[in-house]
Amino acid sequence: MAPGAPRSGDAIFSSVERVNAELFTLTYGAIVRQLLTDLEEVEEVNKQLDQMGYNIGIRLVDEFLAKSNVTRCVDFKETAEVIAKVGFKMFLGVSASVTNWDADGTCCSIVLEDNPLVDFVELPDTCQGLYYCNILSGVIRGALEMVSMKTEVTWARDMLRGDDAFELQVKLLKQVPEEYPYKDD
Ligand code: MYR
Repeated sequence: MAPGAPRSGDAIFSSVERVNAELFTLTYGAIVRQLLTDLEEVEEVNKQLDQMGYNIGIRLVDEFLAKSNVTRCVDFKETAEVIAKVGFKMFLGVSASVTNWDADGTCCSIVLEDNPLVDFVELPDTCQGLYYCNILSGVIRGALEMVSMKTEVTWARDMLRGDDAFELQVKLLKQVPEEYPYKDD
């Protein structure tokens, strides 16, 4: 498009979206950098990012359920697919795939097809042990806890650590059965 030429609604929308995405990525980077300065220990930063994600996840799930029209999943397998295909798309604008199921269907991997959190990011050697995207594991853990699933979410592969993908391992620890809302007296 020639400089100064009027832009269509779509072009303006996508450039606003791009700026928002960049702002989000840079803001997240600034938060991680601040935590590294304040907490010094990389392990503490990992914990803090996970906790921040958890706090977001326990709130985010309401918005997710309201916007997505997703109904109750029949099992953990369906839940994992919903997170990968609908949740990641809704909140990060990327899709993810579910793989590596264990035999009893309680542990799987979510592999991200793209990760906007790490655009522009290069970790210095001093940050070797950092799980830069740990906020995401916390978000999933928090959101699932709100729908009665206690999980452990860890990074199995991390491209910032030299791996060939971003892979989260999600392990279902406990599924709390929901109480029937009415009691017979
Ligand atoms: C159910 O009630 O069985 C459905 C549960 C769906 C939970 C989905 C949680 C969404 C989490 C979004 C993760 C986004 C990560 C960026």
